[in-house]
Amino acid sequence: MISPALRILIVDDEKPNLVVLSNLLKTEAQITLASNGKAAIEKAQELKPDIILLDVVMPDQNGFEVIKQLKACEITRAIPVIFITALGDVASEETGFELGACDYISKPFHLGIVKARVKLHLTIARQCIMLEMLANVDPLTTIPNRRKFDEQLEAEWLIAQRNQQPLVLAMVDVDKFKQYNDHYGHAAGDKVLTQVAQALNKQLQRPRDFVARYGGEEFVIIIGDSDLSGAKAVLDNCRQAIEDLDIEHELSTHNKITISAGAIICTPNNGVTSVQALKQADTMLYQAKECGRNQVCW
Ligand code: GH3
Ligand code: MG
Ligand code: MG
Ligand code: MG
Repeated sequence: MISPALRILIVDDEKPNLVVLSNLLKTEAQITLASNGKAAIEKAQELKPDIILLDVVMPDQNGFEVIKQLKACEITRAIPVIFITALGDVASEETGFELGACDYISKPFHLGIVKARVKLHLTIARQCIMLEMLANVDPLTTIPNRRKFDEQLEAEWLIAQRNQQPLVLAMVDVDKFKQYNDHYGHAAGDKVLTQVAQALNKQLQRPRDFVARYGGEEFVIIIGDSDLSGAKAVLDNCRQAIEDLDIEHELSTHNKITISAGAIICTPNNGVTSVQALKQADTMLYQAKECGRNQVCW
């Protein structure tokens, strides 16, 4: 898999330093520049770079103040920061690490050493991205896996509880999929799962919509910011989108691949857990199957 170009934000109040560093590193990553602390924080939040190279001595806000703000903000907290500074004394270096820097380079810097150290941190950043993908993405369908779903559900549950807003959960299951595998082969079955996942994903594009592969031929959906009629429309569009894939399935009632879904809407309160809510959605899924499949039961 080709990983996208990583991005480095270089922050320095002296233009010649920005020029030298960006020329040095432009073959390694996409470069963005900032010449003061305020611009650095804004660009870090906007671009979420993979590494920040941060000067310490700057007018207005110095680098130590900048890193404090970066570490205090949810969006920028995890971005590795490398200080590159004229403050070469041990106490300053110690302060830099204490504030959360991952490396500390003193000026005047040696170009070869800066490049080698930045490359090392880019390698680590790439490995982190890969690790996160392996942990959270289902390799067959490329949508989030169950592990990511559990995490997302917990986060959405807390938001809904805090705002006393309803949350929609749906369990989705491909109809008569065992017969599909038996009749058309496991490889064809795998292809169907991928198509179903992508079609569901396409229907669930709003910021707080979420779909994951729950396991086997089951998917799970969270709709985080919707009312009942809106969510009903979204889930029926999902069901219709799978029917519209028009994948032949001779042994199914509708002669094509369809899905059934069980859905619930609930406002989290202290009496009900997300596990119970999911169980209820699963009960509704069972009803959808009982009632003839290719439908959403609420
Ligand atoms: P129902 O309509 O009641 O859901 O019937 P079903 O046949 O879909 O239900 P069942 O749970 O009996 O079968 C699920 C099948 O899904 C069985 C299993 O072989 C298949 N399956 C699970 N994971 C995968 C996979 O990764 N790839 C393929 N090709 N098949 C899978
Ligand atoms: Mg400076
Ligand atoms: Mg099943
Ligand atoms: Mg099934």
